[in-house]
Amino acid sequence: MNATDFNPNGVGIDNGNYFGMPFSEQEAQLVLISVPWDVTSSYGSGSSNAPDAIIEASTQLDFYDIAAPDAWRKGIATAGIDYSIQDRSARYRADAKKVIQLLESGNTLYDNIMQFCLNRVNKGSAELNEEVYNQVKELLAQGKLVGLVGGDHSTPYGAIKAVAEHEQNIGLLHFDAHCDLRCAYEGFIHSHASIMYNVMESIPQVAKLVQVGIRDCCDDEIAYAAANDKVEIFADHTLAANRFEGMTWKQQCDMIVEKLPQKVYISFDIDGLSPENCPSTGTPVPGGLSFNEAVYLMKHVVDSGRRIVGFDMCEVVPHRKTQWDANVGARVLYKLCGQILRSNPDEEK
Ligand SMILES: [Mn+2]
Repeated sequence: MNATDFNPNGVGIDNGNYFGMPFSEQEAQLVLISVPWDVTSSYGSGSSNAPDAIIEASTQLDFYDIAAPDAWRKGIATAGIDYSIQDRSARYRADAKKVIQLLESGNTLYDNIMQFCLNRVNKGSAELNEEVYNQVKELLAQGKLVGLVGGDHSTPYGAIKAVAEHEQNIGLLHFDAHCDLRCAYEGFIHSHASIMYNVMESIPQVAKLVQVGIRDCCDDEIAYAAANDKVEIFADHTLAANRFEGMTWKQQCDMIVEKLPQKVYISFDIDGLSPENCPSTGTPVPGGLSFNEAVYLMKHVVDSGRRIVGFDMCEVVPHRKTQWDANVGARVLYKLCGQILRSNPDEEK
């Protein structure tokens, strides 16, 4: 089957693509890349299984999206998945586990075995970042939009770098329970908990980081954000308190969107949503945004005239028995696809 004889009202097709979409990379304006990598998770693991599980769950989804009708017709393709990433992830994860266990039993980072394991993890993570960077850079050069499906939240570093270099002066809209502003968490330079620190320190084209839903962070992260005028935190507690005191979600979204420049990259950690939407994620936290609040905010960005220049979705951990986590992941992913396609002019062919 190809894109021309595809029936969007038919049964979801299990063709290995997200949403069972019929488009080749050539035909599609948006290409989804998958990074099945989960090395540094400090608590629950399993997000390296997310791309496959989300692809499977996503064929259950119907294409009509009231928030972006017909956007999918511009084409959503699925880049072939490099499963060597998942193999390497499992190997480095064994090293990372040793480091975490040694740390938790009171050893310091200067222990020799720990240094050896740490170096391997850090080197492997740097290589992954380079691969993702090159893949995204190449797609952007072909005029494609790119969305990334992780993996843990360390995976989009290379994608953010490539998009930032390509677009210049972008803002990040970051949905998350966590700030991810830690410097080399547990000694891992490219930790899932350090992604935004790394982005802010080493990608100068990221002019703004706007974090939404934050409810689990440390003093250092708050101090870092306070000292850096590029970083804005909309803490979950404050958003809830404003709501209790009568502020509408639209008013809050106006405040959030106002902080963003014209070009917006969305980094979506699934745990930014309330935990009933992601019960198996690695570090779930009570509170959080509802699915509809998150979708409304994404759409509000586009309605404001801003353009979405790329996105990632991370930290979905598929449950062993139910499809729920992957199902919500597929639906968040589809909304991200809809809004990025809606906010960009048609591809020149
Ligand atoms: Mn998180």
